Amino acid sequence: MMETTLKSRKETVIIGPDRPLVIIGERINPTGRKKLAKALEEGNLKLVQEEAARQVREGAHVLDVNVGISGIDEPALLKEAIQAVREVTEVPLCIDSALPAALEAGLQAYEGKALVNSVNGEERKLKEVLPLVKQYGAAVIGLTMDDDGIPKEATKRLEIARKILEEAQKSGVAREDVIIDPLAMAISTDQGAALETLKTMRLIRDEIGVNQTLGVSNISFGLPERHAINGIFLALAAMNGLTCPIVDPTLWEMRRCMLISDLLLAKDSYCMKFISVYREKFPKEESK
Ligand code: THG
Repeated sequence: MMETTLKSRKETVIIGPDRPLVIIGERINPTGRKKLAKALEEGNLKLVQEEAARQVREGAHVLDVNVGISGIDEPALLKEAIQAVREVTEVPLCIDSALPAALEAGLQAYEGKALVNSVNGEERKLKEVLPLVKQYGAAVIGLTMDDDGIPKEATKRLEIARKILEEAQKSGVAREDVIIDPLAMAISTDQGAALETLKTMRLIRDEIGVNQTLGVSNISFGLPERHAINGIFLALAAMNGLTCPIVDPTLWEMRRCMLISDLLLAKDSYCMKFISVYREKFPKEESK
């Protein structure tokens, strides 16, 4: 059985198929968040710290940190953001950037075993990022896409996952330190997209056995009832090999879908976690 261990200075998080879902909080990301983008442009990290604290309070086990906006010194800003987050929480971090130089600056600033987000099947990406993952003793997310884009078919995504694993091993990165992202795509533009991602997850689980993540909310772009769609998709994915979703834990609808998925998949003994989070969230209901 493959387990991925992430660490901060003080905390250890273990991701694995027989463990409760590990929640990677997605809110420290300027994509679609004008207020956060503006604060980052001004070098103001107060909002980043607020988002960090709030997500951990609402159940995040790991925080994704992405400060990618155009016209800024991303390596410098990512480093500052990581330091700012560490002042308010001790959870391990997922360092998220498209720029290898920013990933390196982030890794330099981080104390512990981080998760790097991400590599993919492109030769250049693999060559630039895997040596950093090895050098800093991190783990890494591998997206199932390459120079030709994101293949539609599950079998082709599996092939890319295999290639990423192979290249990781060549660079000295252990198999259990690679987490595959089979990529959730919008069902509004392709009716079969969710089904193909679920099929990819089963193949990767059964043939490779590594941990898997997903940016769950991609699935519902352009549709109403997004949170409901995301929550149900998350439950289906949890049944098919998802172990560490990237989500917004501050949305109760998402949080409860993760708790209930754990409950139904026998990852919450005596329903203790579900009941205690419920009690905390709805103290008045409980006393009735
Ligand atoms: N896979 C991996 N990493 C990823 C993704 C993935 N990182 C980025 C992204 N996808 C996951 N993170 C986000 C961050 C923000 C949003 C969605 C996914 C988002 N923002 C709202 C919007 O765009 O409207 C803002 C809403 C608000 O203000 O609350 O949706 O797939 N490996």
